[in-house]
Amino acid sequence: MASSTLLRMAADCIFCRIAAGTIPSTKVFEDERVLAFRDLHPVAPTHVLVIPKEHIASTAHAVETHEALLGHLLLVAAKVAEQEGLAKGFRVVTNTGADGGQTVDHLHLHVLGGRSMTWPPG
Ligand code: IU
Repeated sequence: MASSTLLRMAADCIFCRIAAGTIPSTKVFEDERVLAFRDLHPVAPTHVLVIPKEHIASTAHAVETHEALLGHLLLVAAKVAEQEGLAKGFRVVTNTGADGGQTVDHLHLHVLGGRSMTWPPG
């Protein structure tokens, strides 16, 4: 792994370890900037997490230089939904902070589909 990649990993971040491949995951998509893998505790028939390989703690921690990466994450979410056959629709969610329900402090998009979603979320 390149030292620049190592520098951008946060110590003790489980999603950094998944991105680096030191913790296994069920990958559904990967490129040089992002990884998409199946959530360990799915809440819908399709539940995939899309993460940047670079450590960004949450949406609230993203800065101007992340703009292209954030757009790429959303495009990958749509690509994953297509790959998963979610032609009837899907939901993309990013929980942010305690009130947002975030439990893992590494920015991630949930791609949820395969059932009809309700609104508002809990
Ligand atoms: P949240 O938005 O931060 O609450 O989402 C974290 C998700 O990460 C949640 O759906 C967990 O099931 C999922 N997850 C995982 O798939 N693998 C892990 O090792 C851990 C959490 I820790």
